[in-house]
Amino acid sequence: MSETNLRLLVVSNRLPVVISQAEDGWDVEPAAGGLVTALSPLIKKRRGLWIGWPGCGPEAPVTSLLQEYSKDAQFDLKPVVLSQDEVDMYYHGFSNQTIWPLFHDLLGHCLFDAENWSAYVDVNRKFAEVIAESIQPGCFVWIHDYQLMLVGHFLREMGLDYRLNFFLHIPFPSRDLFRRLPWKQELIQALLEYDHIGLQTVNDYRNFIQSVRSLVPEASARSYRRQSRVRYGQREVILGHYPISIDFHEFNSAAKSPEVADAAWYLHENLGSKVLVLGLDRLDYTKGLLERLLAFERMLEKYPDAQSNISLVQIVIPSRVKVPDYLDLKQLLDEQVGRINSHFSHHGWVPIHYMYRHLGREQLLGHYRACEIALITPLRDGMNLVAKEYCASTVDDNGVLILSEFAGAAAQLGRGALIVNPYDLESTADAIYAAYIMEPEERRRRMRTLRNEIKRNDVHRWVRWFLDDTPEAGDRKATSLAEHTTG
Ligand code: GDG
Repeated sequence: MSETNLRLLVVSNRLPVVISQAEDGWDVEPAAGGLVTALSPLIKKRRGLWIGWPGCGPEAPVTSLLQEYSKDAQFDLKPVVLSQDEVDMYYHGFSNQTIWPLFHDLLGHCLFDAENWSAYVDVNRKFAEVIAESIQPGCFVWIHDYQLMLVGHFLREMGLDYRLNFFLHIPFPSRDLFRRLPWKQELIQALLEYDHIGLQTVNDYRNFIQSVRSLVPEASARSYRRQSRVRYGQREVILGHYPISIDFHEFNSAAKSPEVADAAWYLHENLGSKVLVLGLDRLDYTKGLLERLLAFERMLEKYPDAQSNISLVQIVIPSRVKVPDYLDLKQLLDEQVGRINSHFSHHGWVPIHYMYRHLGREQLLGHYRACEIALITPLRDGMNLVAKEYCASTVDDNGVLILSEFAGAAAQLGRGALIVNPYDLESTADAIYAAYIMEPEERRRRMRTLRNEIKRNDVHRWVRWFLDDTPEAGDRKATSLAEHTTG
């Protein structure tokens, strides 16, 4: 197969665009996100194809909108059209109320519903059918995330014997947790029909191998330095761990722009406190939002000298509001913020500035630059890109990152960050205070360590790591793809 006809075919639940109704028709805007940034240079270079759900209903003329959009985008987009029932059961149901909480160790949030599972199976088959229309020899197929774990299986069932690659963006749970899933056997066997599976951290990778060993005894796994090879039937599956990252240079240079510097200055002036602590998360019970508010409150109680001088700026980005647990969380957050603010506030000082909305890019970077401390305390997280973005945007080195030990990013950022257990309110409160009183020299030393780490292991390196480990690694095909990841 010649390297010139090698085409990148990316598949994810959502297409990397946002389609919305405008006054005089429809708008198609690029969606922001790490995956788009990571894969854009490569997919443009190869005039690749991105397949996914467009995120809107049948009322939009999706095919023509996407055709028009792809002329400028320099890659093609193909929709998988889903009905409202399919979205409710496959996406809000099985993906977000079963797999999401289970894989984040939060069994109490799990709903095990056979109809949702059945919708998940059907929609994964539907994705495979759309892929099958476009796949051809020479395609590099890269399927992403927990919504699409069965797609490889259905492509095999159709007799398609292409190399199939998969990356899981969320954690893989321990064997004991994974065992609770009524459809564990179907899921793990389906995953073994991919040729190459990437996980975020060594911990996820070990968990996955343990589940394979206990649930698929006929498979044999041999471990090498950074990867394992699992023999299963006629197939050999490569497993590896590849921590996703961000485009360091893009954040670093955008954060230096005068517009962002102005936004940061304005924010700091208006919020009044000497020290600002940033929390920025999607509305999600995995992000440890309630625990964070309580830890901040505990810090104010325990260290009264910090009162009047420090405020938490908590941005919550609306997400999955059709799932009842998310709505409940929103209500609890509103109550807790109200309670803490009414207890501590006094004239000219509010302990928590809380906003429930999306931020534009300039505002996002302005918040990163304005805040002296980032408090990122998920109960569990595949990686957490916000932690990396905060450091890349802290261009004056004057920032402290407090990071949960249960975020995938802790494995890489542990040397520069203050690492906390988000369930331990007492020591999280102590870490906030330690960051508040930290000497400028130590802040700079830690931040430089963090920034160097993220600069070295950026998102382009993530793509190269993954491609270098593909079954054809070392041959001209994988190497030639990797060469183009830095644009
Ligand atoms: C999953 C895994 C893993 C957020 N709000 C705004 C905004 N964002 C951008 C951030 C960041 C991204 O969204 C959030 O990324 P995270 O990694 O923090 O979290 P998840 O959405 O849960 O992502 C996670 C990731 O996949 C990648 O593999 O790290 O563990 O759960 O890039 O900047 N961007 C703008 N306005 C916002 O209001 N512009």
